[in-house]
Amino acid sequence: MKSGFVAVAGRPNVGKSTLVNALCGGKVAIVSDKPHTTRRRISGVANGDGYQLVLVDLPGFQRPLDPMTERMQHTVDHGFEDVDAVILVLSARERIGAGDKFVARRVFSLGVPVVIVLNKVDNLVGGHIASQMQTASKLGDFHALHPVSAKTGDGIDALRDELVGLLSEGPAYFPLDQRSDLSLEMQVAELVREKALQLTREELPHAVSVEVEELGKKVARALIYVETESQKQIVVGKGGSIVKEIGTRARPEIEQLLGHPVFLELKVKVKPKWRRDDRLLERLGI
Ligand SMILES: Nc1nc2c(ncn2[C@@H]2O[C@H](COP(=O)(O)OP(=O)(O)OP(=O)(O)O)[C@@H](O)[C@H]2O)c(=O)[nH]1
Ligand SMILES: [Mg+2]
Repeated sequence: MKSGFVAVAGRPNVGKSTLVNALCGGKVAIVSDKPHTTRRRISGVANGDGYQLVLVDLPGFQRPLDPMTERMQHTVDHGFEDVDAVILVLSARERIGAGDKFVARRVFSLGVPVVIVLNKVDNLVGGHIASQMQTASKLGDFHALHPVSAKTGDGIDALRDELVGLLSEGPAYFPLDQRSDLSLEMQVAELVREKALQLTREELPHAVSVEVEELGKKVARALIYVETESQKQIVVGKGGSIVKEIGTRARPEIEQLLGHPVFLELKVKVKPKWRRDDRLLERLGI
């Protein structure tokens, strides 16, 4: 049996979580078009013939602004301890620049193999992909470089094979039927947050957090925290339309996760400065 841990590093929004989901063959981490979606470390498990590959999804590298972002960057800084390899994710759709070089300096100094993944190559012309690959190849002494689309699945099997090749003899760290290290409550909270991210804009997504209060056989109750009364009005929407839509979108996925129907009860609550509340952040797993 071969097993091991591979951390996933990169700037915000390059597609790290989408990539982890693609490699694991199912949803482990929530995804959105807003940067700073991932707030905590999440292990996703890919089991195969004679191996268990654990992908460690991390928040994107950032300059901390408040206690929440400080905690997120702390998670990133400690996310590379005891991993067997690191994936450095780049977006083929953007210029490979100072932010990527900053992440690269960090991961190439770790002393473990670095696999560069040039993500989002779907619908790009070959010449552009080739020139981005050439720029990427100058970032450091990489083990392999894979152009992929985490969205369409293009190149994912080859990448998985590459990563499995880096594993050494070891035990299964997770039971075969477990796809992530998040508790069910956390997974439900994340699914609700994902839908809230889809339905909000600008600064609001960063001001939203979700906590599951009760997860029973028939009912799931969750609180959506925002920081101000005006944010609450936006998330609730006219006549409750937005919070209702969050529930409508989240419920099927929650039911699939739990394996049975649930009544999903969502409440929006103002919690001033929750991003500075260490006890709450701890409870939210951030
Ligand atoms: N076209 C295209 N879009 C992608 C691909 N992979 C991810 N995306 C999109 O890129 C956006 C960011 O994806 P995430 O997986 O949340 O990115 P992330 O790096 O985990 O972001 P943070 O958690 O915020 O650091 C989403 O809108 C995804 O749908 C891809 O291969 N092709
Ligand atoms: Mg993410």
